Amino acid sequence: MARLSELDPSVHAAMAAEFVRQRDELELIASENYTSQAVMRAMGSVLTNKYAEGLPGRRYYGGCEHVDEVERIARDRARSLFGAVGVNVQPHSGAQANAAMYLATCKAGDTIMGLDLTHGGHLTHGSPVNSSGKLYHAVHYQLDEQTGRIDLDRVRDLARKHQPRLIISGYSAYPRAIDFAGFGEIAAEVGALHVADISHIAGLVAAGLHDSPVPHCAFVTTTTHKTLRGPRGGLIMANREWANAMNKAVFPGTQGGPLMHVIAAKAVAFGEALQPSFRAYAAQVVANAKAMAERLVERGFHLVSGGTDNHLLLIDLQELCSGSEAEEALGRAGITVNKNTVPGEKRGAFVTSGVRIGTPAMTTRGMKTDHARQVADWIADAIHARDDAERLASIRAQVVELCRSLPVYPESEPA
Ligand code: DSN
Repeated sequence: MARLSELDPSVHAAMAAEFVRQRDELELIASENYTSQAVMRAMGSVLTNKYAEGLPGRRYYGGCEHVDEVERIARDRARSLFGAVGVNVQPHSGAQANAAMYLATCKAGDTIMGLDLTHGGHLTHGSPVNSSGKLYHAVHYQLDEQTGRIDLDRVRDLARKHQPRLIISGYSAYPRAIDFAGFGEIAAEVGALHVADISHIAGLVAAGLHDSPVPHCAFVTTTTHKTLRGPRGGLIMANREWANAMNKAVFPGTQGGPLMHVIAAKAVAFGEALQPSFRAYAAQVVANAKAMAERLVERGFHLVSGGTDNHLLLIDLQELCSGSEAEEALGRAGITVNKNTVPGEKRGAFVTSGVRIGTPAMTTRGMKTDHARQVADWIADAIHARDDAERLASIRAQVVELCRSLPVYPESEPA
């Protein structure tokens, strides 16, 4: 096949520029990662041409025998990774997995309970601007602002008061281990279903580095592209009681045709995550995050909860500067992060008082704890020198040099 650069130079030029950005800049967005070339190969395949509504062996279209096999492999591997009884690999994203979970479990107006968005929760956990907050009555627990941690006593009090249908654990910006068993007990006490959204930590759970929520939940939802290092997509799992309702809620409940090319890529990524090397990768992700956290604290930065147990950390910049100023300065230094609200946030969501930093992508390109400490120094230097263009350019030059020494992909251009 001719190269995309010849077939569509305009699209190719933008893609090539993105390739260079990913190659030469330090990717520290906690929810991003670099997939393997095998994952990308599966995605860019003829499977994008196939309609396959239904499940393997029970489709609404002919010609599904080969995609059936692909989906069976993906499901079997997901089961091996997470130990769930019901597995559906069709959700297009984490938000879609959550939408299906709500459809399976709730009626409009039911009460759902998750972590406050500004404390590290997710839009799909009942934010008023998301369908989960419009269709259901959402109440939110918050972190203890002194410790920056979840206080299960507060969660229990709120659950007793509101008697929710669902209690959601799992977060977008929480650096600490989650007591899924504790959430399960609270849910059982108030007659709620416990759902864990492990989008961020799925790779750590798969590697056995974080307790699994599966034994303590009716549903577990996740994305596949963060610590799990697969293609952009979703995955939903349910216990025996809810497995059937889960499948109906995905299709025809909330989605049409599954993205079979993405399911093939999920199968490949799950296969990679089953290898011993993935456990070593996930352990390095956590070690790098801890090393970075330690160095940032040494440099005088305040981290929400004081550190991390997982792949991310949250700097509370307090009065030093806003999250958006820090994000911009780091961007000029070749370091990509996202501004993030912090507990007790006083600025708006587009400005914020924090930055979230994650180690999954830098670890994929081979960085270890010495690199993590060096990166923490660059972050500290860049935030302090946020108005000094020359200093930011000099950090950027060092970042590019390090990134070029640890290339993500061997080729010089994508297609
Ligand atoms: N956007 C994802 C994140 O960055 O955490 C969550 O959906």
